[in-house]
Amino acid sequence: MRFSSHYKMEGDDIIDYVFEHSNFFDANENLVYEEIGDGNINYVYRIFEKGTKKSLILKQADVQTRVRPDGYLNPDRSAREAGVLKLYNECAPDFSPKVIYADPVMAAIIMEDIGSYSNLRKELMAGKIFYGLEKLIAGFIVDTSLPSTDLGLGYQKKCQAAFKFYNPDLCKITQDLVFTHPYKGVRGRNIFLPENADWLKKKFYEDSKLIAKVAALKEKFNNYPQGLIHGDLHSGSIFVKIENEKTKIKIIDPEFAFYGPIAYDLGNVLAHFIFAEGYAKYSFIFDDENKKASFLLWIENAKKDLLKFFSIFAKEFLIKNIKDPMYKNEIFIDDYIEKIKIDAVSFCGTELNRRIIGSAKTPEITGIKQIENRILLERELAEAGCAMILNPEEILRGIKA
Ligand code: SR1
Ligand code: MG
Repeated sequence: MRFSSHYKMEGDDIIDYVFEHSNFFDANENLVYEEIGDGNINYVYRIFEKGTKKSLILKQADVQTRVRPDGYLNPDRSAREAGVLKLYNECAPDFSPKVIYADPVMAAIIMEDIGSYSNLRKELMAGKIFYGLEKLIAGFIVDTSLPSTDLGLGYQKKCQAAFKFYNPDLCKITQDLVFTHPYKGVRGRNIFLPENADWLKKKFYEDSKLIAKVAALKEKFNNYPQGLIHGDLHSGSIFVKIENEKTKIKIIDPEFAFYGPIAYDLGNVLAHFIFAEGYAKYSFIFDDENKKASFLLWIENAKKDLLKFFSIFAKEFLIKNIKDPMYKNEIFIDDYIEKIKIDAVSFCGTELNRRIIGSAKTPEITGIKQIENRILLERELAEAGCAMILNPEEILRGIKA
């Protein structure tokens, strides 16, 4: 029977599958699809009705990654992603696309189209300002991660959830691309701007203190099931729009989600704010200097306020929801939040570094056309990334000031 065992859908399969598994369209004759995904891992299609433009999204996981077929990757990641999205639909319904149908056999998810929102990375690279963005993201992280911790859920239920969201294949990708390849150059995967190659190799491959710190972060990423995290919360996983003068966001693509350190998500967001800042400084996107100054001022404040709002919302959540009498202690709560922020600075450093030297780049760096500017930006970000890893407490004090 059609769609009863997994294969990668193509052409009419995509239309027929969505038509048959949703009660959304009246007939499939007028349906068309386009591939809209530009992610590295899965296939994402928009299926829409000619004329009315009514639309849904289909996301399918294949047995390999989309960008680099490189060994088997279990398509069961789709069921896990659907589970995470459903949780988001409960904990943060306005912040996530609604899941309409999830199919573990075809490794497919049919979901609401968030087509009125735009990719945050592209918007930031166009120099657009979104007041309140960092507050919404901090709220999303608190609302989706803290309820899943020991403190929010209790230890036994947390263990069951951590088991359900165990995600070894995709965590292995992060272990390699974020925590190993940039410092060890193994498998020849790193990609350098030739003008920076020697400088970066010296900086990343030859500093044993730096490598020791990254090793500790890798160990923490692997062995600290603190709460359910998104696992790949860069600005391409965040969609944004302004409605009635208010910023609204949707978070997508939690295929890397697992039980890990909450600081990893917070640090990733911070890093991608820094990439947006770097691109604004070193590209020529602004037609006037005032607009550039406004953008840079806004993003500078957004970096600080991301951490500030995280603290405020986390404390509110924990004071209200902790039941365990040992955890119900304000000194402990403040310390728990502070540790997340310190680690967020460190993970921000590993994210900055890996996008400079590693194989998965970011367009805020590769999109800088003036080579002298790209040389400078890469070096500036690498200096910042390494300082964050080596001295996160000191950098955090600077961010707060
Ligand atoms: C092969 S996957 C490369 C990167 O894309 C994803 O979005 C993650 O950031 C991963 O590290
Ligand atoms: Mg993704």
